[in-house]
Amino acid sequence: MITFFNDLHQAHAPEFEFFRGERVPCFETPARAEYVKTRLSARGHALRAPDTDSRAVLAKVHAPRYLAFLEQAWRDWTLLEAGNAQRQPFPSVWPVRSLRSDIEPVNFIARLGLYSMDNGSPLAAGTWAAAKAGADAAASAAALLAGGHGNERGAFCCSRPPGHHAGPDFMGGYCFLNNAAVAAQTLRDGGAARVAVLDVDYHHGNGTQSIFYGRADVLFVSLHGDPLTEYPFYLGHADETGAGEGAGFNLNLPLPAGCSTARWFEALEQACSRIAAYRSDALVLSLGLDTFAEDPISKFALQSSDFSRLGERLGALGLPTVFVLEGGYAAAALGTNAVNVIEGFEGV
Ligand code: SP5
Ligand code: ZN
Repeated sequence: MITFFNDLHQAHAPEFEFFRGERVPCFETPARAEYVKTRLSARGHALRAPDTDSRAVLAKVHAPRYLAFLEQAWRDWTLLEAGNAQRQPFPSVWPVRSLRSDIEPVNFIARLGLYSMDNGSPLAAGTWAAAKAGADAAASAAALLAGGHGNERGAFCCSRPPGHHAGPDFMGGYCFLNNAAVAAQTLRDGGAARVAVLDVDYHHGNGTQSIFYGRADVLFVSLHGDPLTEYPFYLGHADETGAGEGAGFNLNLPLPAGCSTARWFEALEQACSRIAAYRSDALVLSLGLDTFAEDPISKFALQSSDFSRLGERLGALGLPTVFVLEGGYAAAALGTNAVNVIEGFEGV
Protein backbone atom coordinates (compact mmCIF):
# COMPACT_ATOMS: atom_id res chain seq x y z
CA MET A 1 0.00 0.00 0.00
CA ILE A 2 1.32 3.45 -0.87
CA THR A 3 2.34 5.14 2.36
CA PHE A 4 2.99 8.80 3.00
CA PHE A 5 5.79 9.35 5.46
CA ASN A 6 7.86 12.39 6.39
CA ASP A 7 11.04 12.38 8.47
CA LEU A 8 9.97 15.71 9.96
CA HIS A 9 7.94 13.72 12.51
CA GLN A 10 11.23 13.36 14.40
CA ALA A 11 11.25 17.09 15.10
CA HIS A 12 8.43 16.48 17.58
CA ALA A 13 10.36 14.88 20.42
CA PRO A 14 9.31 16.26 23.79
CA GLU A 15 11.05 14.57 26.70
CA PHE A 16 8.44 14.49 29.43
CA GLU A 17 4.78 14.14 30.18
CA PHE A 18 3.03 14.05 33.53
CA PHE A 19 1.74 10.86 35.10
CA ARG A 20 0.45 10.71 38.69
CA GLY A 21 2.11 14.03 39.40
CA GLU A 22 5.51 12.85 38.24
CA ARG A 23 7.41 13.80 35.11
CA VAL A 24 7.88 10.61 33.10
CA PRO A 25 9.34 9.98 29.61
CA CYS A 26 6.80 10.49 26.84
CA PHE A 27 4.92 7.40 25.67
CA GLU A 28 4.41 8.99 22.25
CA THR A 29 7.96 8.75 20.84
CA PRO A 30 9.64 9.19 17.42
CA ALA A 31 10.58 5.50 17.53
CA ARG A 32 6.88 4.62 17.03
CA ALA A 33 6.70 5.86 13.45
CA GLU A 34 10.17 4.52 12.68
CA TYR A 35 9.14 1.00 13.67
CA VAL A 36 6.17 1.23 11.32
CA LYS A 37 8.30 2.64 8.51
CA THR A 38 10.88 -0.14 8.91
CA ARG A 39 8.26 -2.87 8.74
CA LEU A 40 6.54 -1.29 5.73
CA SER A 41 9.84 -1.16 3.85
CA ALA A 42 10.71 -4.73 4.80
CA ARG A 43 7.37 -5.86 3.38
CA GLY A 44 7.89 -3.94 0.14
CA HIS A 45 5.32 -1.17 0.62
CA ALA A 46 6.11 2.07 -1.20
CA LEU A 47 7.01 5.10 0.91
CA ARG A 48 6.38 8.56 -0.52
CA ALA A 49 6.92 12.07 0.76
CA PRO A 50 3.69 14.08 1.20
CA ASP A 51 2.81 15.94 -2.00
CA THR A 52 -0.28 17.88 -0.89
CA ASP A 53 -0.29 21.04 1.22
CA SER A 54 -2.98 20.65 3.90
CA ARG A 55 -3.16 24.35 4.81
CA ALA A 56 -6.46 25.11 3.07
CA VAL A 57 -8.11 21.98 4.46
CA LEU A 58 -6.75 22.63 7.97
CA ALA A 59 -8.63 25.94 7.91
CA LYS A 60 -11.87 24.00 7.34
CA VAL A 61 -11.46 21.71 10.34
CA HIS A 62 -9.61 23.92 12.84
CA ALA A 63 -10.21 27.48 14.06
CA PRO A 64 -7.90 30.13 12.60
CA ARG A 65 -6.83 31.43 16.01
CA TYR A 66 -5.87 27.92 17.15
CA LEU A 67 -3.79 27.31 14.03
CA ALA A 68 -2.12 30.71 14.45
CA PHE A 69 -1.29 29.92 18.08
CA LEU A 70 0.07 26.46 17.35
CA GLU A 71 2.27 27.58 14.47
CA GLN A 72 3.94 30.25 16.62
CA ALA A 73 3.74 28.54 20.02
CA TRP A 74 7.34 27.36 20.35
CA ARG A 75 8.68 30.67 19.08
CA ASP A 76 6.47 32.62 21.52
CA TRP A 77 7.56 30.34 24.38
CA THR A 78 11.28 30.67 23.68
CA LEU A 79 11.08 34.44 23.17
CA LEU A 80 9.74 34.80 26.71
CA GLU A 81 12.98 33.73 28.37
CA ALA A 82 16.31 32.43 27.05
CA GLY A 83 16.15 29.30 29.24
CA ASN A 84 12.80 28.25 27.80
CA ALA A 85 14.40 26.50 24.82
CA GLN A 86 15.43 23.83 27.33
CA ARG A 87 12.05 23.77 29.09
CA GLN A 88 8.76 22.21 28.06
CA PRO A 89 5.71 24.40 28.57
CA PHE A 90 2.64 22.82 30.18
CA PRO A 91 -0.74 24.44 30.73
CA SER A 92 -1.84 24.90 34.32
CA VAL A 93 -5.13 26.76 33.94
CA TRP A 94 -8.14 26.16 31.68
CA PRO A 95 -11.32 28.12 30.83
CA VAL A 96 -13.83 25.57 32.15
CA ARG A 97 -17.53 26.31 32.71
CA SER A 98 -18.38 29.99 33.40
CA LEU A 99 -14.90 31.21 32.39
CA ARG A 100 -14.44 33.07 29.11
CA SER A 101 -12.78 31.48 26.12
CA ASP A 102 -13.66 34.20 23.61
CA ILE A 103 -10.83 36.50 24.68
CA GLU A 104 -7.33 35.21 24.07
CA PRO A 105 -5.12 36.24 26.99
CA VAL A 106 -1.64 37.66 26.46
CA ASN A 107 0.07 35.34 28.96
CA PHE A 108 1.58 32.33 27.16
CA ILE A 109 0.57 29.63 29.65
CA ALA A 110 -2.98 31.03 29.75
CA ARG A 111 -3.12 30.85 25.94
CA LEU A 112 -1.76 27.30 26.07
CA GLY A 113 -4.56 26.37 28.50
CA LEU A 114 -7.17 28.04 26.29
CA TYR A 115 -6.09 25.81 23.39
CA SER A 116 -5.65 22.55 25.38
CA MET A 117 -8.04 19.98 26.85
CA ASP A 118 -5.37 18.51 29.16
CA ASN A 119 -1.71 18.77 30.17
CA GLY A 120 -1.00 15.64 28.14
CA SER A 121 0.09 17.17 24.85
CA PRO A 122 3.73 18.11 25.37
CA LEU A 123 5.11 20.74 22.99
CA ALA A 124 8.61 20.72 21.54
CA ALA A 125 10.60 22.84 19.12
CA GLY A 126 9.46 20.88 16.08
CA THR A 127 5.84 20.25 17.06
CA TRP A 128 4.30 22.46 14.38
CA ALA A 129 6.67 21.21 11.65
CA ALA A 130 5.92 17.57 12.54
CA ALA A 131 2.17 18.04 12.94
CA LYS A 132 1.92 20.02 9.69
CA ALA A 133 3.92 17.36 7.82
CA GLY A 134 1.56 14.73 9.27
CA ALA A 135 -1.50 16.68 8.13
CA ASP A 136 0.13 16.99 4.69
CA ALA A 137 0.59 13.21 4.69
CA ALA A 138 -3.10 12.72 5.54
CA ALA A 139 -4.14 15.15 2.79
CA SER A 140 -1.79 13.39 0.35
CA ALA A 141 -3.22 9.95 1.13
CA ALA A 142 -6.78 11.24 0.70
CA ALA A 143 -5.91 13.15 -2.49
CA LEU A 144 -4.39 10.00 -3.98
CA LEU A 145 -7.69 8.13 -3.55
CA ALA A 146 -9.92 11.11 -4.35
CA GLY A 147 -8.17 11.48 -7.70
CA GLY A 148 -9.52 8.08 -8.64
CA HIS A 149 -6.59 7.57 -11.02
CA GLY A 150 -4.59 4.43 -10.70
CA ASN A 151 -5.88 1.33 -8.97
CA GLU A 152 -5.25 2.33 -5.38
CA ARG A 153 -8.02 1.29 -3.01
CA GLY A 154 -6.10 2.17 0.12
CA ALA A 155 -3.47 4.69 1.20
CA PHE A 156 -1.65 4.94 4.51
CA CYS A 157 -0.66 8.06 6.41
CA CYS A 158 2.23 6.96 8.63
CA SER A 159 2.77 10.01 10.75
CA ARG A 160 3.00 11.34 14.27
CA PRO A 161 2.03 13.11 16.43
CA PRO A 162 -1.44 11.49 16.31
CA GLY A 163 -4.54 13.62 15.72
CA HIS A 164 -7.89 12.26 16.89
CA HIS A 165 -8.06 14.06 20.26
CA ALA A 166 -7.40 17.46 18.62
CA GLY A 167 -10.68 19.35 18.30
CA PRO A 168 -11.63 22.41 16.30
CA ASP A 169 -9.64 24.70 18.58
CA PHE A 170 -7.65 22.60 21.00
CA MET A 171 -4.87 20.07 21.38
CA GLY A 172 -5.10 17.05 23.70
CA GLY A 173 -3.88 13.50 24.30
CA TYR A 174 -0.61 13.89 22.30
CA CYS A 175 -2.61 15.34 19.36
CA PHE A 176 -2.31 18.76 17.70
CA LEU A 177 -3.78 18.64 14.19
CA ASN A 178 -6.61 16.23 13.41
CA ASN A 179 -5.18 14.13 10.59
CA ALA A 180 -8.31 11.97 10.20
CA ALA A 181 -10.44 15.11 9.84
CA VAL A 182 -7.99 16.45 7.27
CA ALA A 183 -8.28 13.19 5.32
CA ALA A 184 -12.11 13.16 5.52
CA GLN A 185 -12.40 16.81 4.47
CA THR A 186 -9.94 16.23 1.60
CA LEU A 187 -12.06 13.31 0.38
CA ARG A 188 -15.18 15.50 0.55
CA ASP A 189 -13.46 18.29 -1.35
CA GLY A 190 -12.26 15.72 -3.89
CA GLY A 191 -15.82 14.70 -4.77
CA ALA A 192 -16.94 12.12 -2.19
CA ALA A 193 -20.52 13.02 -1.21
CA ARG A 194 -20.37 11.05 2.04
CA VAL A 195 -17.33 9.98 4.06
CA ALA A 196 -17.28 7.63 7.04
CA VAL A 197 -14.62 7.90 9.73
CA LEU A 198 -14.09 4.76 11.81
CA ASP A 199 -11.96 5.24 14.90
CA VAL A 200 -10.56 2.04 16.43
CA ASP A 201 -8.03 3.65 18.79
CA TYR A 202 -8.44 2.52 22.42
CA HIS A 203 -9.35 6.10 23.33
CA HIS A 204 -12.47 7.84 22.04
CA GLY A 205 -11.71 10.22 19.17
CA ASN A 206 -13.29 13.22 20.82
CA GLY A 207 -11.66 15.71 18.48
CA THR A 208 -12.90 14.06 15.30
CA GLN A 209 -16.38 13.63 16.80
CA SER A 210 -16.54 17.30 17.73
CA ILE A 211 -15.33 18.51 14.33
CA PHE A 212 -18.08 16.61 12.48
CA TYR A 213 -20.83 16.48 15.15
CA GLY A 214 -23.14 18.89 13.32
CA ARG A 215 -22.55 17.45 9.86
CA ALA A 216 -24.37 14.71 7.92
CA ASP A 217 -21.74 14.47 5.19
CA VAL A 218 -19.21 12.82 7.52
CA LEU A 219 -20.32 9.88 9.68
CA PHE A 220 -18.19 9.31 12.79
CA VAL A 221 -18.13 5.83 14.35
CA SER A 222 -15.88 4.89 17.27
CA LEU A 223 -15.19 1.84 19.41
CA HIS A 224 -13.21 2.60 22.52
CA GLY A 225 -12.74 2.15 26.23
CA ASP A 226 -15.75 3.43 28.18
CA PRO A 227 -15.13 7.08 29.04
CA LEU A 228 -16.53 6.52 32.54
CA THR A 229 -13.13 5.01 33.35
CA GLU A 230 -10.90 5.71 30.33
CA TYR A 231 -9.36 8.82 28.78
CA PRO A 232 -10.68 11.21 27.41
CA PHE A 233 -13.43 10.80 30.07
CA TYR A 234 -15.63 13.73 29.04
CA LEU A 235 -16.85 12.47 25.65
CA GLY A 236 -17.50 9.16 23.93
CA HIS A 237 -20.78 7.97 25.48
CA ALA A 238 -23.38 5.99 23.53
CA ASP A 239 -26.00 8.75 23.77
CA GLU A 240 -23.90 11.14 21.66
CA THR A 241 -25.59 10.70 18.29
CA GLY A 242 -24.98 14.01 16.50
CA ALA A 243 -26.69 17.41 16.53
CA GLY A 244 -28.66 19.53 14.06
CA GLU A 245 -28.02 18.34 10.51
CA GLY A 246 -25.60 15.83 12.00
CA ALA A 247 -28.28 14.13 14.14
CA GLY A 248 -27.97 10.39 13.63
CA PHE A 249 -24.50 10.62 12.09
CA ASN A 250 -22.40 9.87 15.17
CA LEU A 251 -22.13 6.39 16.69
CA ASN A 252 -20.17 5.62 19.84
CA LEU A 253 -19.63 2.03 20.95
CA PRO A 254 -17.97 2.26 24.36
CA LEU A 255 -16.63 -1.02 25.75
CA PRO A 256 -15.55 -1.87 29.29
CA ALA A 257 -11.81 -1.69 29.96
CA GLY A 258 -10.53 -5.25 29.99
CA CYS A 259 -13.23 -6.61 27.66
CA SER A 260 -12.57 -9.63 25.49
CA THR A 261 -11.42 -9.53 21.90
CA ALA A 262 -14.63 -11.37 20.93
CA ARG A 263 -16.64 -8.48 22.33
CA TRP A 264 -14.41 -5.99 20.51
CA PHE A 265 -15.08 -7.73 17.18
CA GLU A 266 -18.83 -7.74 17.89
CA ALA A 267 -18.65 -3.97 18.25
CA LEU A 268 -16.60 -3.77 15.04
CA GLU A 269 -19.43 -5.65 13.30
CA GLN A 270 -21.96 -3.07 14.56
CA ALA A 271 -19.67 -0.29 13.37
CA CYS A 272 -19.33 -1.87 9.93
CA SER A 273 -23.12 -2.34 9.61
CA ARG A 274 -23.69 1.33 10.33
CA ILE A 275 -21.01 2.32 7.80
CA ALA A 276 -22.46 0.04 5.14
CA ALA A 277 -25.95 1.49 5.73
CA TYR A 278 -24.58 5.03 5.35
CA ARG A 279 -23.42 4.14 1.81
CA SER A 280 -20.38 6.38 1.95
CA ASP A 281 -18.05 6.90 -0.98
CA ALA A 282 -14.93 6.54 1.14
CA LEU A 283 -13.66 5.55 4.56
CA VAL A 284 -11.06 7.08 6.87
CA LEU A 285 -9.70 4.71 9.49
CA SER A 286 -8.28 6.28 12.63
CA LEU A 287 -5.84 3.45 13.24
CA GLY A 288 -4.93 3.43 16.89
CA LEU A 289 -2.92 0.34 17.79
CA ASP A 290 -3.29 0.79 21.54
CA THR A 291 -5.97 -1.94 21.56
CA PHE A 292 -3.00 -4.35 21.53
CA ALA A 293 -2.84 -6.61 24.60
CA GLU A 294 0.68 -5.42 25.43
CA ASP A 295 -0.04 -1.70 25.16
CA PRO A 296 1.35 -0.07 28.31
CA ILE A 297 -1.48 2.45 28.86
CA SER A 298 -4.58 0.65 27.57
CA LYS A 299 -6.77 -2.31 28.53
CA PHE A 300 -8.01 -4.24 25.53
CA ALA A 301 -6.56 -7.61 24.52
CA LEU A 302 -6.00 -7.73 20.74
CA GLN A 303 -3.17 -9.93 19.49
CA SER A 304 -1.10 -9.22 16.38
CA SER A 305 -3.17 -11.69 14.34
CA ASP A 306 -6.34 -9.79 15.30
CA PHE A 307 -5.03 -6.78 13.40
CA SER A 308 -5.02 -8.89 10.23
CA ARG A 309 -8.65 -9.79 10.92
CA LEU A 310 -9.48 -6.10 11.40
CA GLY A 311 -7.90 -5.32 8.03
CA GLU A 312 -9.81 -8.13 6.34
CA ARG A 313 -13.12 -6.87 7.73
CA LEU A 314 -12.39 -3.35 6.53
CA GLY A 315 -11.42 -4.67 3.11
CA ALA A 316 -14.83 -6.38 2.90
CA LEU A 317 -16.52 -2.95 3.13
CA GLY A 318 -15.19 -2.37 -0.38
CA LEU A 319 -14.50 1.32 0.13
CA PRO A 320 -11.53 3.48 -0.83
CA THR A 321 -9.84 3.78 2.55
CA VAL A 322 -7.32 6.18 4.05
CA PHE A 323 -5.52 4.69 7.05
CA VAL A 324 -4.25 7.25 9.55
CA LEU A 325 -1.90 6.20 12.35
CA GLU A 326 -3.17 7.32 15.77
CA GLY A 327 -2.07 5.91 19.15
CA GLY A 328 -0.29 2.71 20.16
CA TYR A 329 2.55 2.67 22.68
CA ALA A 330 3.99 -0.84 22.53
CA ALA A 331 6.40 0.77 20.08
CA ALA A 332 8.32 -2.29 18.87
CA ALA A 333 5.07 -4.08 17.95
CA LEU A 334 3.58 -1.21 15.96
CA GLY A 335 5.25 -2.19 12.69
CA THR A 336 3.85 -5.71 12.71
CA ASN A 337 0.42 -4.61 13.89
CA ALA A 338 0.03 -1.71 11.42
CA VAL A 339 1.25 -3.77 8.48
CA ASN A 340 -1.06 -6.63 9.49
CA VAL A 341 -4.03 -4.25 9.17
CA ILE A 342 -3.09 -2.97 5.74
CA GLU A 343 -2.13 -6.40 4.39
CA GLY A 344 -5.37 -7.86 5.78
CA PHE A 345 -7.19 -5.07 3.92
CA GLU A 346 -5.31 -5.84 0.73
CA GLY A 347 -6.02 -9.54 1.09
CA VAL A 348 -2.33 -10.41 1.19
C1 SP5 B 1 -3.64 9.26 20.60
C2 SP5 B 1 -3.73 8.62 21.95
O1 SP5 B 1 -3.77 7.39 22.05
N1 SP5 B 1 -3.72 9.43 23.02
C3 SP5 B 1 -3.84 8.90 24.31
C4 SP5 B 1 -3.66 9.90 25.36
C5 SP5 B 1 -3.79 9.30 26.72
N2 SP5 B 1 -3.38 10.23 27.71
C6 SP5 B 1 -3.79 9.92 29.04
C7 SP5 B 1 -3.14 8.68 29.49
C8 SP5 B 1 -3.62 8.26 30.84
C9 SP5 B 1 -2.88 7.00 31.05
N3 SP5 B 1 -3.27 6.27 32.18
C10 SP5 B 1 -2.23 5.27 32.25
C11 SP5 B 1 -2.45 4.20 33.24
C12 SP5 B 1 -1.17 3.39 33.16
N4 SP5 B 1 -1.13 2.39 34.17
ZN1 ZN C 1 -5.25 6.04 22.02
